[in-house]
Amino acid sequence: MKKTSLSKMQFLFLATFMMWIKTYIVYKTSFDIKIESWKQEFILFINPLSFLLLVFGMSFFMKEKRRNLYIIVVSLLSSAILFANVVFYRFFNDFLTIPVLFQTSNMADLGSSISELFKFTDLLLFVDVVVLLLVFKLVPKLTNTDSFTKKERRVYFLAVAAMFFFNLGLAETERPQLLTRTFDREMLIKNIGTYNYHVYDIVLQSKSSAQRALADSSSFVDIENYLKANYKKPNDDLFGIAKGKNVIYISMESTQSFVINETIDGEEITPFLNDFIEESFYFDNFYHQTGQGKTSDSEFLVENSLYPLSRGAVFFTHGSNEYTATPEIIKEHGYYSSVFHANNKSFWNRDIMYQSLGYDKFFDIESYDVNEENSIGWGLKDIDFFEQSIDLLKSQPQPFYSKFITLTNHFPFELDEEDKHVNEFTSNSRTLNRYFPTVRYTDEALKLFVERLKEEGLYENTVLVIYGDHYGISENHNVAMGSFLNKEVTPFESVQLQRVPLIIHIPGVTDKNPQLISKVSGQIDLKPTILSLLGIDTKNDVHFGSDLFSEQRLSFAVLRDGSFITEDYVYTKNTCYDKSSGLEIEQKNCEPYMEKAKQELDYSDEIVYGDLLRFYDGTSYNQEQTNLKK
Ligand code: GP9
Ligand code: MN
Repeated sequence: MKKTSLSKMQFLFLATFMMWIKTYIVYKTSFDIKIESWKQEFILFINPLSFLLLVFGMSFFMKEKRRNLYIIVVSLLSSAILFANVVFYRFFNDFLTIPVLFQTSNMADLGSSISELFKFTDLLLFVDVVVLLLVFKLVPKLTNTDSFTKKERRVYFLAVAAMFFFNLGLAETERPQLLTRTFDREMLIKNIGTYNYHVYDIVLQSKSSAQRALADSSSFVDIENYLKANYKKPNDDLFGIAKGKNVIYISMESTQSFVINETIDGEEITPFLNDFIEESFYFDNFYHQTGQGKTSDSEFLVENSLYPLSRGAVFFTHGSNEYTATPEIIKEHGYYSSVFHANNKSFWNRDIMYQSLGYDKFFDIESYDVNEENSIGWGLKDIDFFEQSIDLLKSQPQPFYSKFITLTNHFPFELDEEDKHVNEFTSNSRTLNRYFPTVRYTDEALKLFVERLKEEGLYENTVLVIYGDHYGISENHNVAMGSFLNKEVTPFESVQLQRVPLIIHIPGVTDKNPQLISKVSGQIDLKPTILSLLGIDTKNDVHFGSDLFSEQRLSFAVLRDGSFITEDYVYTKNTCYDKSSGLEIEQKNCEPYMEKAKQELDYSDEIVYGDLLRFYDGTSYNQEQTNLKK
């Protein structure tokens, strides 16, 4: 292009240049993007360019006067997107996706976390917009608004397209099938950049809406065959052993297995659970399988035995689907179902989703007396929560199926001095340091709750299922975690850290015969397990997990990012590890399970995206296809 063409674009280039460099600085300072070579670093560096040149270039089609204003507005919007990503990443250790953007109620409810998450330096993200405004006002020679010729536009957009394909081409040499394998957001950001990634995300989102529209009952045939082939017969001795008993689930916020039977400064972190395990079935190789939906994803897994989604929270994106969740199934067996959780009913879209899951009642924040004294962090303290729940619990018809969701052990792990029963850890991670006293506090709350159940005469007639919802300490704290565990946190160890406790207490059974069960399992297995204990046949139920007590059960769990764990191997980040040594081994060892892991996630996603359970009458998919709902 001629010099004059370029001089007409000075303002655009200035805006692009500042956004570009700023984005790269954000990549390097706010995100934890692993770079393994100079080529990867180069791709990361150039990846914001094509998108920025494209959107700023749209100004060529604006009226001369509006052109620079448009550039300023786009710059502001892009900065806002970047800002949202930075804050989101700080909290979730993940990149923003369109579905979570619509979770404004969640964002508003982040409450006390917001002040922790917002840093004064974040304001720097808007400096270039201010610079643009100043230039716009004060330096007219940079804001030339002469119109462009057709040829100039054509050359410009061709150059932008060339830039994009150069970027994508380079990325594809690094990562073949980049755009078809979508579960790793970091890989996408690293290769096509944060802006292109958002466009890609929007396209995917529209695709999933279309998927529902296009799905029909025939989509179910392959899935049906797969599920039928993978069905595991329940254990004869345990089937129906808890028939007619109440069930209480307790979802322990952010509780990972590494705290169990562990001490800090010589004090047990979970003294109650450690004792309780001695009269229960305890699963020490039980994994959470959640994605971005965190607690809500764990609920989804536990109630449906389906996988949550790789993007967004399924509670939000598919809250109105048809499901055959446990509450719905046990209703037919005379159970009353409820959830106890002292948070706003709209958080994670629970009010809508609980209806879809078939819950009779949700005791949300409105059912509790929450005030300054009895709150910390995210709300009502666990001890007060359980204490106030007792009367509500007693008011229910029996048998009941009730879920309690704790809250105190939530990031940023705040706790009043008088509630601290163990010391903080000492490391460079304030998050990890504070984690131990809050875990210890929840343990105390559980102890008091069990005592109260005994006093009220509910304990002897109730199965207690206590499990951790998801990790509490993200990979951002690997160094500090390594110093606590006394070993380096490799990708292999990171997977092992995704274990959460699972404790099942059946009165009259586990107190006499407690067991430590080390088979690999995950949250997806709870639905068929609990139904079997209650004597409810799951042969015709759509579920991806399998009864934890079944003798035919495989040692196997797939995590939502596609990592998987077997009896002998761990597969994560395209690498196969030997479980006993934690060392990298040849890929071929993991190969037999790779297809199964992918298949599971794909089929489950297909059910969710296509809303396929709407075609299923809940009784007979194992028989014939003709039994599918019309
Ligand atoms: C919110 C609580 C915590 O109600 O369940 O949610 P999380 O952030 O852990 O998903
Ligand atoms: Mn949680």
